[in-house]
Amino acid sequence: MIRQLSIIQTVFSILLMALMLNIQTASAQNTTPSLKETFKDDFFIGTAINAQQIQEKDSVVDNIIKQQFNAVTPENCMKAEIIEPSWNNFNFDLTDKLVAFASNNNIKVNAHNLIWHSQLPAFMYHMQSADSVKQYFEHHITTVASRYDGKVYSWDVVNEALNEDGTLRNSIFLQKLGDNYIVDAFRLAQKASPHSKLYYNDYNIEQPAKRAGAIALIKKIQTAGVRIDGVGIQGHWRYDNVPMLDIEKSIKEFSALGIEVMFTELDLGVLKNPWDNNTADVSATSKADSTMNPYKNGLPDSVAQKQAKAYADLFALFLKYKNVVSRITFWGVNDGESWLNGWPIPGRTNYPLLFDRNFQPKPAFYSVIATKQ
Ligand code: 9MR
Repeated sequence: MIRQLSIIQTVFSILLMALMLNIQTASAQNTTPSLKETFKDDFFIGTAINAQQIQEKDSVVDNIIKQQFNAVTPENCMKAEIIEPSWNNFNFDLTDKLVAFASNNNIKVNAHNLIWHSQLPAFMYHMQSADSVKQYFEHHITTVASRYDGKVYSWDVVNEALNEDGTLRNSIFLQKLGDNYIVDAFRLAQKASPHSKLYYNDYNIEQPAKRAGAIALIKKIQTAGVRIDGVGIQGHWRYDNVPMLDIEKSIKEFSALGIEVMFTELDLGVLKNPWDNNTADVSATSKADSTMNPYKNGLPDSVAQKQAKAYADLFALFLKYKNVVSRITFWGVNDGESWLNGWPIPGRTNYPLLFDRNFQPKPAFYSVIATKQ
């Protein structure tokens, strides 16, 4: 009897603790300012959203997404190898869910992406003839873009087509289709999806040589009479190495082309990469190395404060150009989910975003909000 009573007591206290924790999280969320509200007159505030989040598996993150963001970019589910895993076999389930989730919650979808050299389906690697690549290219763009025409706000039509020196990346598309393939991709997207915006998206295009390449590319699309509505600067930078001057020059030069400027994959990581530069090339990986993982037990406050300052400086700049900057999207909701925990070195503990691993707002969150006060 005594044993039964103590089991009941234990179960009761566990339930009570769980309830308290829920109440605490809920009340913290109610008093937390909202990014999308704070910047509602300035630009959209977005986040990348993963498969779990699209399926609304976890109510805590679900509430944060609805409370904080008015734009989402699917982190992976619209990439070619996932949405068309084998020839003419499309898997639209997750994207359909994403579109419904966004529409129910008044959130804009930036569809990522139609043409990218990376994460291609296996069957593409066996293609030899230019004709089959052309057939894939036209069919993939037309099928995906027409299905979601007007249901997604915008498309990253082409992703990461440039080298660091501004020349075109030697992708299968360049090799087989020639250097007009990007204009062709936009032309096909324009036809298939007349009611959604069309963007070019890349990393490091704030850097002078690559920026010049991007400007030439955009001009080429415009000169061909094809629609391009904006350019996405990804924004994978390190907190102590944010290229502020180049970012400002880029906003000016890109917007002078008459298009929107967006920061589409923003994260300010705190860990060095082996090359000590800013890159987001997914193929540039390195092996596990525990000496390169200094903050596995927590982010020192001094670093969190410096990161907060870097984010504040960036948002002050974005606000200065709010007439041409249309969206800021973070690459993930919280630190624990960021791709930077696994890249370029696997198994590290990085802290690049505004919410910590327990979904609590970090100093960087409050410093971003404070840029409006
Ligand atoms: O965050 C994405 C990660 O989960 C994927 O494994 C990876 C490869 O598909 O892509 C990451 O997202 C990339 C984005 O699609 C394009 N720019 C660079 C991003 C970070 O690698």
